[in-house]
This record gives sequence, C-alpha cells and structure tokens, in this order.
Amino acid sequence: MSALAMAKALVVALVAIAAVAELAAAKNHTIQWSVSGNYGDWSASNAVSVGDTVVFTYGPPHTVDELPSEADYKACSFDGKLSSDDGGRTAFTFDKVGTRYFACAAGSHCTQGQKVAITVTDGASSATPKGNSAATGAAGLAAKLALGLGVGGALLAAF
Ligand SMILES: [Cu+2]
Repeated sequence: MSALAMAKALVVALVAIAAVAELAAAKNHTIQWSVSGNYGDWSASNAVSVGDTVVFTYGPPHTVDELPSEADYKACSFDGKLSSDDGGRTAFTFDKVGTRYFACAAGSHCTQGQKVAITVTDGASSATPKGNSAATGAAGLAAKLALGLGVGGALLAAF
C-alpha cells in the first residue's frame, strides 16, 4: 500500500469513528412538568435513546413518580410506584431500551394529564423501539459506519 493510499485509508477510518461518536452522543432532554403541560405525544416528538438523560423541572406541589406498568400509568395508580421525588429537579438517565412511565402524585394532577410515557430506543431506529435490541444495535452500528465511510469517501473525492 502506498503512503498516499494509507493516508487516505486513515482519513476514512477517522471520519467513520467521528461519525459514530457524533451519532452515539448522549442527549439531555428537559420536561417542564406542570398540570397544563401536554405530554400525550412527548415521546413521539422527542427521540430518547439509551444513555440520554431526561430532567423534569417543576415547583411544589408537583412530584415525579415512576410507575411500573402501562396499566398503572393509564389508571394513575401510584400504589406500586418505583420512585417518587418532589425536589423540583428530577433526572433519569436511561440505560436500556423500553418504555418508562412517570406521573405527578399531587392531587388529581395525573388524571388531569400530568403524566408522560417515555420510549427509550437504542438510537438506531426510532421505528422499532421494541425490536431485538442486539440485532438493531448491530444494524445501527453498521449504518453509522456506512455513513461515516460515505462521508470519508466524499472527503477523499474532494482531495
Ligand atoms: Cu402535579
């Protein structure tokens, strides 16, 4: 391999690595937590991936309670709550794919709509949040690598 070819290969590899790092970067999401907030489609308009952090910000008397199931979420049942906080700033960093359910336990706030279901995906494809995470993860990595290689190739073409 010539020195030039090696240099080009190195550029392609570095750009691919940079693309993967960029796409995999964890994001922070903030939810202004109130009775009047409309959270019905929060997940639909906010892509949350594994590694991301969601921060609820609010004042008294609100709470952020995590509920264990969709049934509890729909019924606003706090009996089996997984956690509860009223500190005004409650953060969750999601370490795996799935749907998490949160609601406010103050008064009848939950039944008034102060609840949100957050779907956490592996970041590879928001269309298949409940798919085989290992398979979609590998596919996603391959897609990111292909994108990186494509960007690298385009850079080389500009040399
Ligand atoms: Cu509330």
